[in-house]
Amino acid sequence: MSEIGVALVGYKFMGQAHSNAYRQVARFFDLDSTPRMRAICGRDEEAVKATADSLGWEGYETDYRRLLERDDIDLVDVATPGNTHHEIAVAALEAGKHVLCEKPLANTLEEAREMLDAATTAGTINMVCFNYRRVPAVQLAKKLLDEGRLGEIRHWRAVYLQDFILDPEFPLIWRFDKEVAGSGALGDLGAHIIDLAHFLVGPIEKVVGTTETFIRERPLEPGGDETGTVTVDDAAAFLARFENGAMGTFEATRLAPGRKNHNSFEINGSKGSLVFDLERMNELRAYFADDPPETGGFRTIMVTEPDHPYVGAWWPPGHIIGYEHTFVHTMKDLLDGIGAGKSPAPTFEDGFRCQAVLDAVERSVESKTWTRPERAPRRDPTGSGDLLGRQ
Ligand code: SOE
Repeated sequence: MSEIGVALVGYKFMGQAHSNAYRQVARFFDLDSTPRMRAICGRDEEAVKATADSLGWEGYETDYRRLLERDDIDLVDVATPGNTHHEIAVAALEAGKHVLCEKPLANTLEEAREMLDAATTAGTINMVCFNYRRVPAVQLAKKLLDEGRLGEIRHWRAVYLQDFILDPEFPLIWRFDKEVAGSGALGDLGAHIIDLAHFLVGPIEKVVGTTETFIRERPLEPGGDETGTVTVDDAAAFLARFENGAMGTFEATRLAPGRKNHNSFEINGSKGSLVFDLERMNELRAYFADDPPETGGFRTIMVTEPDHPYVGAWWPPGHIIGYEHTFVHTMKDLLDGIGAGKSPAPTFEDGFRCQAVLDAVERSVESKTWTRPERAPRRDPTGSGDLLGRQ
C-alpha cells in the first residue's frame, strides 16, 4: 500500500471538513493509497499550529510555497477563499503536485481557464470539491437517470437557500467582498446546483438571470457603528435551457428565513420524477408513472442499503450518514484517482464548465438577454472526458 503525502491550505470551516475526511477515509474504505496528513498551512502561526494539533496534522507551514518545495507532499488541497485558488493551485500544479480545489474553481472565468491550462500541462491529478455529487442519494439519482428510468428529461428545478446573513447587523465578512469571494450567493450556493445539474441532466446551453443585493451596507465589526459596502449579490435566480432540450430553474439566496442549508432539486422526465433535499440527505423521493395507480405515488427511498453507492463502507441499513461523509467520499475517489492516474470528476474541466455558467449568468444580468456559457476547451488528458464521460 502506498502513502500519499497531503498538505491542506486553509483551516476554517472547509479546512475542518477536509481534515476530518482525510482522518476517516482509510478507516472505512479499502484504499490502495492512504493519505498521510503531512502539513496544514495558514498565515497566522499561532492559529495554524493549534489547528494542526486539533485536526490531526503532523506539522504546519505558514507559507504555501514551502509546501511546494517539500518532497514528502504529493497532494495540495486548496480550501481557502476564492481569490487565492488560482495562485495556489497553479503554483502547486507547476510544482508537479496533485491538486484538490474548493468550489467554485476560481473567481473569474479567465482564472478558471488558466487553472485548467495548468492542470492540463501538469498531467497530475486534479479535482474540484463539489462534495454534494457524493451524497449516496444523489449518486442513486444519477444511476436511475442513466438507466433511463425517468425517460426524456424535461424539467430541472433547483434551489439552494440559506439564512445565515439575514440579520442586517451580521458583519461584512470576506464573503461580501467581490475581490475575495468572486460573487455572493451565485458563486457560493448557485455553483453547487449548477454542478449538480451538469452531473445529473447535462450541459447547459444558455441562461438568463437576475441578481439582487438587498442589504447593501453592513457593520465592519460585530456590534460596530462603522459600515462598509456589500459588493456581491445576496440572491440570484436564473432560467436555463440544457443542450438535451430540458428546461431549468435555479435559485440561490442567503436571505430565506428558516432555510438553513436547503439544497434541493426536482427532476421531471417523461416517465417519472426525482426529488432530493440535502436536509434529508439519506432519502431520495421517486415517482414512476408506470406504477399501478392503486399503490403508485411518490415513494421515499432510504438510501442506506449496503448496495447503495458508498454506503457499504458505513453502517447497517437505516443508520444514517451526514454532511461530513460527502467529503470522505470525495477523498476516497480522489485517492483512487491518484492511484489510477485518472482525475475523478468533477475535474478542473468540470470546474471551468461551472464557472462558465456563473459567468454567463452575470453577463445575462448585465445584458438582460439569454447568454451562452463559454465552452470548455476539452484538453485534460487525465480527465474523465465531457460531462457524460465521453473522451
Ligand atoms: C456557506 O454558504 C457554505 O458553507 C458554502 O460555502 C458551502 O459550499 C456549502 O456547502 C454550505 O454553505
